[in-house]
Amino acid sequence: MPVQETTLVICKPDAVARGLVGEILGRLERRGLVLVRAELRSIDAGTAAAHYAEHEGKPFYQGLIEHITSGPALLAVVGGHSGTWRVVRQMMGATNPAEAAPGTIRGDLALTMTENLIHGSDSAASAEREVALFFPGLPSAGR
Ligand code: IDP
Ligand code: MG
Repeated sequence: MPVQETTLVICKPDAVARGLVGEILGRLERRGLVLVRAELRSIDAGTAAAHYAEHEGKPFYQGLIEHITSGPALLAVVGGHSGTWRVVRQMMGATNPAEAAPGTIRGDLALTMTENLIHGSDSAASAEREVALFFPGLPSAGR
């Protein structure tokens, strides 16, 4: 099935440090999503600030930026048939792992808000913006 829609996934530095990148990407692949692009990269402060601009000024912002820039992260563009960002969000589980359902990535593998393993775009517009931020020049799927 051709990739019609892509979304950005970040296996955060805690996922890389814990050796859970294969587990996380494996879950997405077994679901039927495909890897369009993947790169292990340390996210610089400027890119982190642009990525998380919506959270600037919130109490957890500084800790969030510190964590996401703390070491290598696995950046992935993940593709699917349609509604791809929503499928990934469902598989991630709630932001707070303590409230994430069993069977989700956070619900099975994480315990704390900061170290919750994975980022996934939260809308089609966010997906487009975030893929372009981390992989400029990558053609958008389905267009
Ligand atoms: P999301 O990752 O599920 O989309 P967002 O609300 O976009 O959640 O928040 C971005 C990230 O900021 C979360 O994944 C989490 O790591 C962190 N975060 C969000 N809210 C809190 C909080 O109340 N305390 C600590 N960290 C938080
Ligand atoms: Mg978010």
